[in-house]
Amino acid sequence: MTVKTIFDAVIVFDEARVQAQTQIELDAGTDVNTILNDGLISAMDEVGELFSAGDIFVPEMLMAAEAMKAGLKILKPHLAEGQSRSKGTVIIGTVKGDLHDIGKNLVSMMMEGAGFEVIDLGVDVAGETFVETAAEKNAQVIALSALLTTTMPSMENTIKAVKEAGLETRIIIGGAPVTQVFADQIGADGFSADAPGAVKLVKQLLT
Ligand code: B12
Repeated sequence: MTVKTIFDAVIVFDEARVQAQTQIELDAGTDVNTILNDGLISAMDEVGELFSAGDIFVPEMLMAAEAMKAGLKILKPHLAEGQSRSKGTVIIGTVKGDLHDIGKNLVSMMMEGAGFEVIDLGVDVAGETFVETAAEKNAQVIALSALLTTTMPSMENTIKAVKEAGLETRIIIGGAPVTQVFADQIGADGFSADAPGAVKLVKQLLT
């Protein structure tokens, strides 16, 4: 794996090295998705496993996240897909009670790159905030992210709030514990396991 140096740098929380190696791989012509998936994302999977095993704790997880973000910053301009402007408005956020934002940011970046106007509400976002913003901005899609099994019910509550408000905004969901089965159960319009899939999904929903 040529991107092993990036993987290793995330694992030891070396932000500067992640940044430098990401740039080196880009300059060498390594595929952006290889850097993203085999370097940055798989390192975070490893970090999750180390956390589950009790080998590292929250501060270390946070430092790894910061190191990953440093790499994402370098990749951002290269994740753009096509140049056509505003294909629709997407409101994105991590649901109430959940502070994880790396995956959500990645989805947001790729949506922007694909030409959607993205309004990012950040983390720990209440259902009412999604409803108010979607109504105000006349958004076509709301994208909800959750990384904790304990915050998945916030997705269902948000969907209920959107429907009760009578909005026709489509709702898509994602995040590591989320599945297509769960999406069907709570009445979401779509689910994707990754950021490129999220872009495809929104394109499908809007045609
Ligand atoms: C980094 C991290 C943190 C960081 C977050 C920093 C940040 N700014 O995001 C910090 C240290 C703050 C943290 C805190 C906690 N965490 Co944490 N964390 C992680 C870790 C290691 C990586 C997550 C990540 O960024 N992955 C990389 C991104 C790129 O992947 P992703 O988020 O899944 O996103 C992709 C897809 O899911 C999808 N996607 C994501 N969102 C969306 C949205 C839409 C609409 C679509 C279509 C697709 C989509 O596309 C993305 C890109 O392809 C995971 C382990 C893991 N491997 O998931 C644990 C993990 C999620 N955390 C966990 C836990 C327990 C916690 C804490 C409760 C720990 C504690 N005791 O305090 C707290 C909770 C804080 C809170 N209230 O949210 C558990 C959750 C277990 C569970 N069953 O719920 C995990 C699984 C670790 C573990 N193995 O136990 N965490």
